Amino acid sequence: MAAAPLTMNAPELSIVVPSFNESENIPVLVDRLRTALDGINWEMIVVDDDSPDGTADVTRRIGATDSRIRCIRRVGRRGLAGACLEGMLASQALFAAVIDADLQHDEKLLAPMLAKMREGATDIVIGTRYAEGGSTGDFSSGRKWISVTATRVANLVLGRKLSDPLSGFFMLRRAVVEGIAGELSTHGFKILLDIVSTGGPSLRIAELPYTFGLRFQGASKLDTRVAFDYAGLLLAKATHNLLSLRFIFFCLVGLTGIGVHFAVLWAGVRLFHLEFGWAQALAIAVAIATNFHLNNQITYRDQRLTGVNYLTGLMLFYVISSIGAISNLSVGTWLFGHEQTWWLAGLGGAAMSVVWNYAVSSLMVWRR
Ligand SMILES: Nc1nc2c(ncn2[C@@H]2O[C@H](COP(=O)(O)OP(=O)(O)O)[C@@H](O)[C@H]2O)c(=O)[nH]1
Ligand SMILES: [Mg+2]
Repeated sequence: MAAAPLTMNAPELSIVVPSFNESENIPVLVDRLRTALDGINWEMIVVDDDSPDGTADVTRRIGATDSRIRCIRRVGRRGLAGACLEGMLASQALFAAVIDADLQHDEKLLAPMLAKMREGATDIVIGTRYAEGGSTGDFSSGRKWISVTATRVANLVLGRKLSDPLSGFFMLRRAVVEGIAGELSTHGFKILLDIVSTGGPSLRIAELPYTFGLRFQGASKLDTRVAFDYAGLLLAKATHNLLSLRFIFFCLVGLTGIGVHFAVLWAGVRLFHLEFGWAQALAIAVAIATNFHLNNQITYRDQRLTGVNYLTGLMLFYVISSIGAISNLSVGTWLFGHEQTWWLAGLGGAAMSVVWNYAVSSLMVWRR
């Protein structure tokens, strides 16, 4: 007699946990989830970017005796938004939640969130720090101000009023993400903002307040670069994804290059009394080097060059940028010959060299 096929229901709720160096926090989080989600058919998917502290191993060891606990180990990639997206796409539950590994989000909110989702009139429930009853805990006044301002700007771009669109703690009907997955950016860190803006005004959103806690163990990975990330994401959303995030970063870095150029030029001419030609050459050399460094830190931080590769990359970037400068000059001159508006010709030349530098350096300097 053939054995009857063994069937088991998929979990109702997948808890997606992005992680980087969180080995000490994962076991505590699992314990808390077991308590908080008692009576619910759940699973936990840790999405780890190959943390050197062995977060993936720690997770799998727990998973060996509790098959609800799984780990996706991503190699050669870094990025919070991409990790969250991959976790949600690996789920086959009706609902998915995203929660940080460091216990700053209150896991006791998950059950009320699920109850809200089960009512059926909501696509996304956001855990909010800013609504009545919520709090940012011990945020410094500076960080609070940044957070509130970033929230205001986000609402402008979204065209709807959410108290915490930058929250990293939310639950959604997984079909929502499945439908728009291809349009979401894997590069930034504000996945919720991206989902809400891409999903559009038909999304039904609810909010539940909680208090943002202290990180339990380990260190925060989000630093000043997130401001850059955020500006890029907003620009990409404001242009309806016409411009890729990477290209926007590249342009933002290029803009800072103009500042560097003029600062060095000014110092060369005014402070050190160099001849204009030398000061200009020095300014170009310094601006290209700082552009290279910033692009390596920000635009291509997921494939950052180090050691010898950094130096050869810099040399190559100098060559590419020189060709870019020549094309800038020739396109500008050609345009000026046709259309006698100096700033238009200048803009055309600059656009030409930015596109050239971007296209060629992403092929040759930061190739996969
Ligand atoms: N997979 C993955 N997780 C990340 C990455 N950066 C941060 N995280 C995780 O995202 C969550 C929030 O990051 P955290 O550094 O605590 O940010 P903060 O709370 O704003 O200081 C934590 O669980 C981190 O481990 C990343 O590049 N990849
Ligand atoms: Mg944190």
